[in-house]
This record gives sequence, C-alpha cells and structure tokens, in this order.
Amino acid sequence: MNKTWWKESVVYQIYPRSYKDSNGDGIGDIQGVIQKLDYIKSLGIDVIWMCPVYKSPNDDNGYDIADYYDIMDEFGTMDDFDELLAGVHERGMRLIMDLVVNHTSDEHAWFVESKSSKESPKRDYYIWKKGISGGPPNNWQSFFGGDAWIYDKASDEYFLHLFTTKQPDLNWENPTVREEVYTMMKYWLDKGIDGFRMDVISLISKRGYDDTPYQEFNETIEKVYANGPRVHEFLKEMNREVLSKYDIMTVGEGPGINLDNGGKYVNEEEKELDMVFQFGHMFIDHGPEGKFDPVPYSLPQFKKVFSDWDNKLAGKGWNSIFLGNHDFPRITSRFANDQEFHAESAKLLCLMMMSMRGTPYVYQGEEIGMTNVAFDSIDDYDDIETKNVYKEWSEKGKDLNLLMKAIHQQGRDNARTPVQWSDQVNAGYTSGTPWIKVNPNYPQINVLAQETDSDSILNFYREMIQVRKDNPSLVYADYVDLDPMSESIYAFKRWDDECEHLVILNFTSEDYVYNIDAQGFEKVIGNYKAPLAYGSGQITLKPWEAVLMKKS
Ligand code: ISL
Ligand code: CA
Repeated sequence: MNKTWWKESVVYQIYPRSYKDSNGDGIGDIQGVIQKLDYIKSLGIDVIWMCPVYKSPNDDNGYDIADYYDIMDEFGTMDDFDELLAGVHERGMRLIMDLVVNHTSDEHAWFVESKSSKESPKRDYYIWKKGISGGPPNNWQSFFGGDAWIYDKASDEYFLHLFTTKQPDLNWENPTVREEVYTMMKYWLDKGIDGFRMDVISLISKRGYDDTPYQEFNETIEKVYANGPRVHEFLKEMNREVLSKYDIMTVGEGPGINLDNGGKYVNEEEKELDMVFQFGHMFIDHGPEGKFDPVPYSLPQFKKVFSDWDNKLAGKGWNSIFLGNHDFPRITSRFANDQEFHAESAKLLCLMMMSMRGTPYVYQGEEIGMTNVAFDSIDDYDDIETKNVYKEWSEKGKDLNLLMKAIHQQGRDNARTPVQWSDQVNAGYTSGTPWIKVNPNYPQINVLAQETDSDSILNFYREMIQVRKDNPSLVYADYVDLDPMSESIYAFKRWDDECEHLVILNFTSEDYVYNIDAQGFEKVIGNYKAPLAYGSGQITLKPWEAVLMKKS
C-alpha cells in the first residue's frame, strides 16, 4: 500500500463544548483548546479532529449548522479559529474539521429562504414533498425518534429531517447545492485546514421516498436511508472538484456502512474517501429496539468486527481504528472494566488500538480512562437523543427506571461530560457553571494526577503512541487474529519483511494461562511492569494484562 502521512498519524478527537472553558461561561471554547495544544502535542498526536464549531443554534450541539462560514458565538470568533489553526501547525500537528452537509440547521439562510415560498429559488435546496391522505409523505422515522417529516402549513408540504426537527436534509440531487458545498469546503481548505471528517456522508443520496417495510430501525438505516444510488457519484465528484486538489485526509462517517458496501468508499482506485468510520462494534450491543435496548455481546463478536474489516480492506483501502467518540459510551466502561481494573483495562484498550492496522482515533478523555456517568435525574442530561427517548417512553407509559439504566449504559452524554483536568472545582474545566455536570469521579480520575504518576494511563498512552511511531510495521504490516473463538483472549499477529509483532490481550478480570508459541519474541511494552511470565509454550497473564512482543 502507498505510504502516506495520514496512515501513520494518530488522531485526537475534540468535542469543544466539553474540552476546556477559557472564559468562565461554563462552555468549552476555541481558546480553551488553544490552552491545551502543548498537552495534546505531548501525547504524540499528529492530527486533531475538531467537532463542529460553526454558527449553530445548538439543537444538536453544533451538528445543526446555521452558517458554514462563521464560528459559534460560545466558541469564539474566526480570529480565535485562525489562531488555533496556526498554533496547531506551529507544533507540527494538523487540524481536520467536521463537515456536516447531509443537513443544515432550519435557521440556515438557505432553509429560511427555501421555506419562505414554493417559488423560492432555493426551494429545491431541501426535500419538500406533498403529504399522503392527511399524513406525511411516508412512514420514515427520524434517528432521534418521531416522524422524519415536518408539515409546513403555509405551503401545505412536508420537509424531510432524518435527525432532529431542526436539521432539514439538503437535496443533493440539486447541482447548485453540491456547488455550494464544494465552494464552502474550498474556503476552509484554502484557510489551511488539513481535511474533513464527514458527518453521515452515507446518507446524502436518497433512494426514493417509498415507505420502509422494515420494523427494525437499523434495518431501515441500512436498506432504505444509507448508501443511496448516487452516493459514490457524488463523492467522486467531490473528490474531483475539491479533495484531489489538496494534501489532506478525509474520513467519512456512516450509519449503514457495512462490510459489503464499505470497501467502495475507501478503495484507493475509486478516488472517493481515505477512510470511513464503520459502526460494527458501535452497534454490537444494540438490541432489536436499538441502543436503549442493550444486549450482551461476546469477545469473539467484538474481535470479528476488527478482523473482518482488516481482511476486507487489506491491500485496497485504509481502516480507521476507534472505540468511541462523542456519540457512544466511554470505552473503558463499555469494552473493559471501569472498576477494579480501571487502569489496567484502559491501558489494554490503548495497546490494542495502537497495535492495529489503520489510523487510530483517540477520543478526548480516553487517555485518562474517563468513564460513563450515571446521573439520577433526566434533568441532568442535555443530549437531544436522550431527551427525546425519555419523552417518548413517558408518553407511552413505559418503564422509566429501565430506561434510565439504559441511558447510563448507552446515552451520548456519557462521552460529553467535561474533560477532567484536575481535582479542583469542576475538574478544572470551568470556573463557572458547566453546561453539563462533571462526572463525580474527577477527584480520582484527572489529568493532573496522572501527569505526576509515571505509571498512569496517560503516560501509558504517551509511551504506546511512541512505540507505534518507532515501529512502522505496526502501521502497515499484515494482521491475523490467532484465536478468533477465544472468549477471553484477543491474540493477534502483525508481520512484514522486517519483523513480527505478537499482541496478547486478556479481556478477563482473572489470571489466565494461555497456550501460545512466543519463542524468540521479546516484550516491547505491556501494562504490567513485571517481565513476561512465559515458558514452555504458555504465558500466564494477569487480569486485563496486555502485552506487545516483537521478533526481528
Ligand atoms: O449516536 C447515534 C444515534 O444513536 C448514531 O447513530 C449517530 O446519530 C450517527 O452516527 C450520526 O452521528 C452524527 O450525525 C448526527 C449527530 O447528532 C452526531 O453527533 C454525529 O456524530 C447528526 O448530525
Ligand atoms: Ca467558554
């Protein structure tokens, strides 16, 4: 495969609202990010992906954009943004931005004009349809609950919104809309940003407006909403008109992107995107009713997602490696152990990610092992998805205690509580009142405490990222899962002409004696300091022990 800087990079995702508040209004902001650039650099990060900072009424925390050419007041000004970009580049890092173009805010000037009359030249920028027998045009539901259509009395038509009621979907069939998007992308790229993470890019081409015949929402996503007939044509056009003209990286986000269709987005010959975020492991514990109907999953299922994607893309396209982001639970709580073996298991996940083929994405707070939060009252939650589902269950008279448990496990606010910088008031995140409460475990889990502890999760991230930098084989070498059926151990091998790496991860809270031939391998790094307990074809692993070994 071609070698490129973005394949060799480690990315750090920032959700600016929750990162660092610089002016005491309780909301993280761009100046707050600037204050932390040296910290981010100290982790060994190459690329920062920043979630949306554009002008927005914040119905969906910035994913509802009212002006793509301006910065949200709470976050600062365009001068602040320029200062941030310069600061990132001065430190030898790169900055990629969120590109949210499946929908805008209903407060975007385009939509205001589109809605103003059926004759408006911008009417066709959005998806307007006549109702059917007194109801909406079809039975589609939005991702966040309720009908995907809103009735506009003045014109007697409905507009489509796959997300919140304030996020009308753009009409990508209209070439002028695509031109507007490309022009806007060039504006940011000409400013010097280094690429885009493309929000729900799998949804931009709609496949007609028939009723969905599917009961399960995930099935509707895959078979009705996502990967529409023109999505690849649009992405090729975008690549030709914009992306190919810059030295940048792109990562497309996509519900409905799966093993069958995912390769096409990132196949290097197709000239579309560099990487995608697929959701195989993110939906792994979703039951028939979706994320708030959580079901258990097994380690073999989890491993299979990574192996399948690696096999699928090998030699053709590039993978993204991530375990969490601002939409999903905290990774230590979800895939590891946030209690007795908190530090060990958080380090295990780090070692796993940094030893895989693909570009790893670290979500803010993962580097200190931040955990899920369990607020007692729904009033302490902010996320529109969480609030909508609570309202829906209340109206239907369903068991709200059960729902609160599911929210504690799956809600998006788990990932959105402020970053825990210190044990000072509000975890050092703000001197004011935070927009969402800080996780009460900040006195134990915070950056400052981990800075001074050489054995901390934070310092392990630094070491492990350095190990990856020192061993390009960890970026490019082939991958194989040595024991896919094991319920306890994830053991995989990476190899190329230079060397072989062996990764062994104990996903249990017990000692585990594992049979493996590790003759000739030496330990590179592990999450326990003691030398490797290896002999006679057996390795004795401690709870959540993770080890990377190398044979040259
Ligand atoms: O978290 C989810 C819903 O349970 C995901 O399905 C999520 O909605 C989906 O991955 C799309 O997410 C992206 O677009 C949304 C925005 O709310 C998310 O924050 C963003 O990451 C709409 O713009
Ligand atoms: Ca602020």
